[in-house]
Amino acid sequence: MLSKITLMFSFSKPYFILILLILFFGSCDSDNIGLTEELNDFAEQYLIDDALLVDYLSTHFYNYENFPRSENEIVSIEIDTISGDNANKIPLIDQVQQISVSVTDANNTIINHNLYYVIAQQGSRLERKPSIVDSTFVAYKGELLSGFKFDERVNPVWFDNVAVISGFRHGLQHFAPGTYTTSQDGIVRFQDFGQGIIFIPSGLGYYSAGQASIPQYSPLAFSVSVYTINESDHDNDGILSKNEDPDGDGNPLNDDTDSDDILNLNDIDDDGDGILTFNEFDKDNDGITDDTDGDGIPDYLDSDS
Ligand SMILES: [Ca+2]
Ligand SMILES: [Ca+2]
Ligand SMILES: [Ca+2]
Ligand SMILES: [Ca+2]
Repeated sequence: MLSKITLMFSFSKPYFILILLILFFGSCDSDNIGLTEELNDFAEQYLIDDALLVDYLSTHFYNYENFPRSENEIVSIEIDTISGDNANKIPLIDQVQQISVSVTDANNTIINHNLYYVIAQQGSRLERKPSIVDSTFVAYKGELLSGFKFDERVNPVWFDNVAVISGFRHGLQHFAPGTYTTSQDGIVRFQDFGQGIIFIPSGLGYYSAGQASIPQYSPLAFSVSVYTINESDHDNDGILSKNEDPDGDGNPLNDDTDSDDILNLNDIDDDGDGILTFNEFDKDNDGITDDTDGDGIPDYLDSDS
């Protein structure tokens, strides 16, 4: 009986499955592509992809009538074309939200990409939405705009959002996780979790790299269920990765204070002064970041302090 099904998964601690990382890294398949191949121009490709996505969103709907879920019910998101018996369905274009995510090309030109997402059901823990550098415990289904399903994980897996394609991490940050209970035998039951779809232009996906079942320059649709999250501290320096963002632009993936090509979130000595960040950011343990010379730059980011 569907309504009696309870989501039960084991998730002792964050772990990362290599196969998934290979998929999500979008590693360049240079053997197939050839080293001399010219990449499509990012700005031109973006216009093509966005037109494809807008057309897709205008001509497709998802099973929004199955949401919100009944308690303990599992609902798989299904996307279909608006036609025939479904001619009166609400198109996705009327339900999606969009954000802009930038890509910097080889010439240091910034190309802003529209990323679309629809929340079928928001999770209950709004204060725990994952940042783009946290870890998330998600089930997902990935499809091409043709409807071809190239991957699906019904049982959730942990992802380090830093390691997945940009469109996936930027989409996930809008989905709140839910609550869970753990029984005596260690079985975890999830409720109230966020669920929806992320629509990704290829510039925020695999772009020219493609994958075995994903052609080059493919926009993607990922249905996701965000069960829970873990706030990451990649370098274990006591500062959460999401807070290793001294330029304050909301993106910790562009901050390298000492310019040693190790991002602050991975750098155990952010200012390169030989003193580990862990030993520098709050020496007197008062919970306030130290700024010894009072210049507004905390000690751990201030190589002359
Ligand atoms: Ca850190
Ligand atoms: Ca930043
Ligand atoms: Ca650095
Ligand atoms: Ca330091």
